[in-house]
Amino acid sequence: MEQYAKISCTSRYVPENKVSNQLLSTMMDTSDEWISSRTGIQARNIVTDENTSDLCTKVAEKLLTKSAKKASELDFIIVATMTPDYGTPSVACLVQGNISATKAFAFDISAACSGFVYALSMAEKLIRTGKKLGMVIGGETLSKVIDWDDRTTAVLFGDGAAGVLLEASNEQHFFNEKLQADGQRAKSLTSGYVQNQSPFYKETSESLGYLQMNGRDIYDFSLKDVTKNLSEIVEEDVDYLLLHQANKRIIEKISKKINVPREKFLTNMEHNGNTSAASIPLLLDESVENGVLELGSNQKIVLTGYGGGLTWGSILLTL
Ligand code: B83
Repeated sequence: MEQYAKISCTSRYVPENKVSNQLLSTMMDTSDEWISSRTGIQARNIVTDENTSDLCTKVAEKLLTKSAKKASELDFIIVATMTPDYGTPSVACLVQGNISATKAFAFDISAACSGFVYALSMAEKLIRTGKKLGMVIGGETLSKVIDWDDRTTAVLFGDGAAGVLLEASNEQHFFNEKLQADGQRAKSLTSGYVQNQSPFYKETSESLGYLQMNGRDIYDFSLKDVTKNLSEIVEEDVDYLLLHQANKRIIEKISKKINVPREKFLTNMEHNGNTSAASIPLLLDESVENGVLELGSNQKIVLTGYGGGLTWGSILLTL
């Protein structure tokens, strides 16, 4: 009997500290009108004493509570993040320890804003080849890599985490996918460079570890490469599309380019900002909670991530 994978539970967790555009306008030379008109963002959540593993652990605990599954049943935990607590141990291992999922192997995936889509694709293969239950979480504390003196990027990003339980199923729910990368455009979006402090190391001109983006280049990338990828995966009867929440205008432009009505594109950058690998699972769980999406409904959705690497990818699945 063929074993397929299905999403059986979703959950999310964001820091309590909500930061409005108005508050930011008292901290740097910006305004609510400037930010919301150009990005669609009105507020974001910023940690005051939590790291990425803390946010992801909260998501893991909520997934287990909501599903009544025990941590000991988990076969694997994958965390997609570009802002891990450490180089090692992985965030996934920290989560595994915090919830005592002693049977689960655990690892992180670094694919920036495509991370959740990459991780979900890998998890689906693990279930298809025999694993029974896995956890896939996208989690970020981007506030620790932002240059808070750069008002063009500081206003964009937020912290948060969200994830799903993936379990074995007799029915097929994953129907198509396309994951891509282009390392030759790697420098268009960078963050977290680790400077070698060795006495043997020659000085480099590499910049600080702050998040840096070439807005024009990545905007063009989103309208060209991401649009092409999405157009190859989307089907006529898709109910909803959940894209990485980078910028309101990108979503509007892509909807026109692939000729899919704008109202099929769900959004939540208004109150989360850009949360990189967490943006798609945050949108997924919020949409399940508000009833737009329903697990077990057989609704057909597309998830599309795109970001640093450069990486991008789409998955077509039913709930
Ligand atoms: C992202 C992305 C594109 C591909 C992959 C990931 C991401 O931000 O996560 N983002 C953008 O393309 C993007 C987002 C915000 C921008 C931006 C690009 O800047 C430009 C957009 C068009 C042309 C030139 C630059 N900013 C828009 C400006 C305000 C600034 C944010 C606060 C107007």
